[in-house]
Amino acid sequence: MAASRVLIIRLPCHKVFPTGPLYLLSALNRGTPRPRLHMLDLALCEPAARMRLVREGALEFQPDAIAFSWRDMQIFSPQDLDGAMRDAFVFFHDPSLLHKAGAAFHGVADIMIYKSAIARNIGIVRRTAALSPSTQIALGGPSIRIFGDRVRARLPKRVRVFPEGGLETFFQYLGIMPPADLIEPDVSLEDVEEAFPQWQSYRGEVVGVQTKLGCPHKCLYCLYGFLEGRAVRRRDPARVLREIAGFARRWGSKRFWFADAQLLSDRRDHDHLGAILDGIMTQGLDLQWSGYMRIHEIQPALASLMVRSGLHDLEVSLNSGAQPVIDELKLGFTVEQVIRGFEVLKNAGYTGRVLVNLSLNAPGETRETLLQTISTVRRIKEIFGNSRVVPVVFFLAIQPHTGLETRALADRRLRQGYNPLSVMPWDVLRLIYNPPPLGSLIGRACATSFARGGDDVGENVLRMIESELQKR
Ligand code: B12
Ligand code: SF4
Repeated sequence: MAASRVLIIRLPCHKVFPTGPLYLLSALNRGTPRPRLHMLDLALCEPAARMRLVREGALEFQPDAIAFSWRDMQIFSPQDLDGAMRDAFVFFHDPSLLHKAGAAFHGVADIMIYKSAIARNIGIVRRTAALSPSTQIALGGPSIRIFGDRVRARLPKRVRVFPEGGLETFFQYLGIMPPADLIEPDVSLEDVEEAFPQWQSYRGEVVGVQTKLGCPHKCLYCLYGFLEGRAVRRRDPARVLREIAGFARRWGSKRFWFADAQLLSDRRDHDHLGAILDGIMTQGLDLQWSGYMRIHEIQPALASLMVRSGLHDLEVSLNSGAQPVIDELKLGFTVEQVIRGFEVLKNAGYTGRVLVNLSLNAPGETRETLLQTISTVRRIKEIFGNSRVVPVVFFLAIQPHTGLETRALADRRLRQGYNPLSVMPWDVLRLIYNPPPLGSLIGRACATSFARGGDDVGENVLRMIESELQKR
């Protein structure tokens, strides 16, 4: 029998726009027969209130199916803005005992938070299943796509875990026919407001909109191709635009993040994004937008459209300013092409910040490539001006289903059967790619700048590495 009342519960995570649960809700809203829908977002309530909210929601709505959506699971981030990573680096690399002690103290707190976050989400699903013995219970979302097999054993058998990409099997499980064009969420904000009374909390927040699925590239460290597929499936630009205009006009949303794995994966994406941005201009929508972008093939006309339609805080994953490392990572562009892309954007009148993501000590890194990266960052600063270019220091995190994982297993850096969800600092450090011989030099520079804090952490890391390398 088809499920006629579906409750969607977004499991707790830091508050970020619930694009996934909202698209899921919108897809179900177009199913046949059309179920009644209700959505709860546990990212929005106090920890103590979560189970009460779930209990009340289930009691009042009386669902015959509950769909849990789990966004973030491995939440440590190998970048200088992440507190846990800072603590781990200070603990292992800082020469000061006082700093080490402080980091150890914070580190224990980090471990407790991470460990309990996974246990907490599993606990919510278990307890809900116990509360609703005759309700179908499903669990999905990006984290489940990556780590679903690891949590399955910790859940009651009747909880159906959905690690697969598409939503077809989920519709089958509910006994509902999916809409033919499943790639299009066709978000109806009127229906969203009715099913999701907490929507008001996202007024004024950055709204996530996905314009397509998939990325054809195979960058060594990236799992987005695994998550979304390598074949790119683009949405109809007119329908993307309708969605953006809806948020802008009905909710007053002014800031958007294009939640694509990669906004400009190839030339066809340039036309696709261009059509959406053109629509934003034609409709006179005054907004800011950003997203993950490769800019090495960008042409002046698209750059101009991007700037005029509200490009804000450009974030470019350059990873390295040295060609040998870029090639080792299989990024498929050259440093010179990226520099040209920056110049095109500058000439198009871009006046915002440029966040340059750098993965230090990636495979192929040497003393020379580090110095080349530092000099490339200087070239970018010459283009945009010193204060507008922010180097953000990342390390590569070894994630499941990536070339980097395969390599780390072959190099015995990781053991077969390792636990990617371990939060112990020594495991976290193993998953962060920072091998010898440069690991300790870079680790020390990071530890010292992390401990010093401030807004220019990335800048300081580069400065310290440069001065150390020049001493030798
Ligand atoms: C865009 C993005 C961001 C943007 C979000 C911008 C915004 N305002 O929306 C930014 C840059 C802010 C961001 C931040 C972070 N992100 Co992020 N992000 C992504 C990305 C690229 C797309 C997510 C998205 O919105 N997709 C579009 C929606 C429509 O898809 P979806 O959520 O997958 O939902 C679909 C399906 O999963 C399914 N579904 C959802 N729920 C359910 C439930 C059931 C039962 C079923 C059957 C199906 C289902 O239906 C939906 C429609 O098809 C993904 C990687 C990826 N390619 O998926 C990482 C990803 C989700 N992020 C991740 C992480 C970890 C983070 C951070 C925690 C990183 C950090 N340490 O700082 C932060 C913090 C997030 C927060 N909670 O505050 C991880 C999560 C998994 C993990 N490793 O634990 C991912 C998968 C990336 C990765 N490298 O692993 N992120
Ligand atoms: S890093 Fe970007 S371009 Fe490379 S595979 Fe991942 S999403 Fe695609």
